[in-house]
Amino acid sequence: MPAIVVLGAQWGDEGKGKATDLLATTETIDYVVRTSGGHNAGHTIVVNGEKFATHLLPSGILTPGSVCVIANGVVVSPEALFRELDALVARGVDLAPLVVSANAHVLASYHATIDKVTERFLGNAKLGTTGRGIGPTYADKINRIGIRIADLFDEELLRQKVEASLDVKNQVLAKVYNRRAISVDAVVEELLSYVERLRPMVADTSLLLNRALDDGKTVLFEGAQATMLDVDHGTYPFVTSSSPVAGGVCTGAGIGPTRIDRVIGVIKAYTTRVGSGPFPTELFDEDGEKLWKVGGEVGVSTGRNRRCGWYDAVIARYSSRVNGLTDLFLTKLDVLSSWERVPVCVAYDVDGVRHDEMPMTQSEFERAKPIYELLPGWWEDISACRTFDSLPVNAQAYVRALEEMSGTRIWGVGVGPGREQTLEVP
Ligand code: 2SA
Ligand code: GDP
Ligand code: MG
Repeated sequence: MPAIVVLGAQWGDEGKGKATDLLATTETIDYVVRTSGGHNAGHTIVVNGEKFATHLLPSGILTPGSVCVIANGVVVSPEALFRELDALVARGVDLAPLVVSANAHVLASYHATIDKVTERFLGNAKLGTTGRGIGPTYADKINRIGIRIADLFDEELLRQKVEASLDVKNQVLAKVYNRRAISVDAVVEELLSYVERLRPMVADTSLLLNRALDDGKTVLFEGAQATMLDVDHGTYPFVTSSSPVAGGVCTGAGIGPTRIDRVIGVIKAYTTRVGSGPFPTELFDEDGEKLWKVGGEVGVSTGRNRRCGWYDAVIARYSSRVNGLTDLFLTKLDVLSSWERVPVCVAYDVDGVRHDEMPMTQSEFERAKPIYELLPGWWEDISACRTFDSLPVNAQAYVRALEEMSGTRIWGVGVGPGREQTLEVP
């Protein structure tokens, strides 16, 4: 399988880091590639009981033997990049080599400033962003006033681009937000301070990856955020500013769609969401509290509590369709032990009309009420199970029911955060 995509099938934090790490340790993966988002991501990997979190770096950074790539579709904060690398080195990690696209856009400190002041200005209408500056960096990219990694190596060009980028922003900051102007000199000076360390990492990653695929190498594209946070296919405007769906991998890496062999959607056995926006199966009772507590549902980058709810098969079907999923990897099944019955959302009621598929408009989705089917639960701790047959029969039936409802084969199941706490579904 030369080109494999691993992506989030819900609202993020499904366990993409674990799925990527698992593949990277069980198969020979030559390249692990990030194609969208930035250091808003938080991917957790637990190796021999030790917990690691990656943000901007691909999870493969912990697996020497693979080359890690930050491709053109990612927004790169050099400050966050080196902070993350240094923190892993300080923990004694033997880092995989890293290559960064010359065409990736630079996320500078002013992007984070604008992200935060905008959110504050919006008050109750805020999107609940991570405040990392992701949206403003992609906005500059689309407005054609962005700075690419390659621009850092030409001081004169860099200064012109920073000036152009800050021109309107400084007027808005002064007139709308009553804030002091951001200094062009300070920004240029900061960005130049990363240049020498960055230089040896920078390459044409589209060429690199296409050649690797030509040579029969295995390339794993590690998704960040998720389908329901996609700027086109997610719950707009409560989305991130990139395209975390399978199609985004092609533009984000500079490879053609015909090169992709397998698309794995990572999906939790229930649902979580962090930040604002509609969430039909969200729970506000002790069941939600229990999922949050047992699942340890806290944001890996910002420490925010995640909202929790039951599994939503409408979303699973939608994700399968939008991404052309070949398989699902179902995580956190262990969290569901100890419910008499486990509700699963099979359709929505919108203004008295049943919707088996995602409603066409966001206004309808905002009003969607879940229609539940109750599946029999199980009480046993399943975290030590390593084969599908060793799961309690009701847990097996839950997995099979989800597979049937979601319309995509479930390839693996996670029964704990550890690398080894996984079983294959026959
Ligand atoms: P942004 O910062 O512009 O991308 O925020 C826009 C929306 O996207 C959501 N978002 C996320 N949702 C889940 N997990 C994410 N990564 C971190 C994690 C989040 C954290 O792994 O836990 O630590 O809080 C992530 N990144 C972005 C965000 O909540 C907004 O709804
Ligand atoms: P990502 O952003 O999709 O990589 O996911 P996060 O790392 O943000 O959140 C997933 C959380 O679930 C992490 O704390 C993982 O260690 C944990 N996790 C992953 N798979 C499992 C599983 O099967 N069971 C349990 N209990 N935890 C898991
Ligand atoms: Mg996460």
